[in-house]
Amino acid sequence: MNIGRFLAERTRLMRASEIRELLKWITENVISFGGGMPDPSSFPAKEIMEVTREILSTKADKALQYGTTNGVAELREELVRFMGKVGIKVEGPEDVLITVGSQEALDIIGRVFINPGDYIITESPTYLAALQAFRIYGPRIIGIPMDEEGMRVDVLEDTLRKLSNEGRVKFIYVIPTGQNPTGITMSMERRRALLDIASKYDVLIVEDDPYGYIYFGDGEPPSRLKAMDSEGRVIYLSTFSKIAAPGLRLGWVAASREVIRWFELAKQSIDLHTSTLNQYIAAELLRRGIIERNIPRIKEIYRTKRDLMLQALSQYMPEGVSWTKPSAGMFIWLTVPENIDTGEMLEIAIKKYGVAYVPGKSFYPNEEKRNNMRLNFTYPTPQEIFEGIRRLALAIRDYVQRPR
Ligand code: PMP
Ligand code: G9A
Repeated sequence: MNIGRFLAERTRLMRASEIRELLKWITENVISFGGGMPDPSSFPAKEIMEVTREILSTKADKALQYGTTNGVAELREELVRFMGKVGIKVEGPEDVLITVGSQEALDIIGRVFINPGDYIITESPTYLAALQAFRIYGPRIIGIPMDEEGMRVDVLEDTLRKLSNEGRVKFIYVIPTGQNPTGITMSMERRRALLDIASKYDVLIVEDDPYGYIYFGDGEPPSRLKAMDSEGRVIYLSTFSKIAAPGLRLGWVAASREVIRWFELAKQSIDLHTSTLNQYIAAELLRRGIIERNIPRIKEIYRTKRDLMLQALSQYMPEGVSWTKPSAGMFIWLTVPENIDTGEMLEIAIKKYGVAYVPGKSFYPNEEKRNNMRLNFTYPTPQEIFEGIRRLALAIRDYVQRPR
């Protein structure tokens, strides 16, 4: 039976995530710097067990029942408080929507805002699963280069100026803190400029913030864009995946009431609502301060692992290789000489040296660069970090010297 002739046009725009595909390749003997998985020791498993038992013995009638699409009220109220502590002021729980991870929010954003042919703007490189989600809706995606301060706002402004006669730019998608894949945190100056430019050219900003709460640099991270947004222009996404556990599949959106209403409509047809039981669990984790008490521990684990990877990179990498030094997030972005295609090199790395990474190409909206790779430092153990980087350096040398 040939299914191809039954498929909808839009399936042509559906592409597998390289991160998810890579997960299938990983065997016991391979050290993986691929998937962005948290360190399992950061999960508050015992607390989740206790909280779950209590919820099921006291409010199983609600926790196991269907719920409203926007989410459990207790959780949205807790989130208003939680975000308030980092300066994000929303009017109330009506401005919050609970999603199945922030990945669902990315898809909802595509559904609600993108017509085929619309322009959207992202950092370049950017989170590949965001590109994957948006692409289904047929936008023209313009990537703006980054430097160590984040998105180049001068290039952004030039781009918006040029596009202003051409068609509608719907939104600018940014991951300002501990960006995926580069680990870069956008400076305060750039954040202010980004808000000004978005206002001047009247475009929305989507601020994806999975990593802001576990910023492990010195002091506090620069202010959230949402905390500086006086116009209701910023749509803010975050998630429990990095501050509690990704298996809960819980994320949230904070935005103006009108945006939330549209998102709610989109979500109704996708899944009716997010798991009620998991929402009650998260509300209780927040209410009891479990998440906030766990955050310093997560920061410490990630800071230590980042330092180890940086140390291993300095020790083993050959000349001509450079990398970022993140203060947040889960990734180091490695740049190798331009004659190396990291996509092509992956096979040698996995099969001959037993080490995996995500090739950089898929993080670029136009896939224009081949000489980067993303390295996750949160999941592997300290020993694996050292051994994996040693192997990676060997794979790079081997690839460069291969007979052609
Ligand atoms: N956005 C970014 C920038 C991410 O790094 C991730 C997870 N790697 C997500 C969204 C999706 O996370 P989740 O669906 O688990 O909330
Ligand atoms: O497992 C996933 O797909 C989530 C991880 C995201 C990432 O590696 O950036």
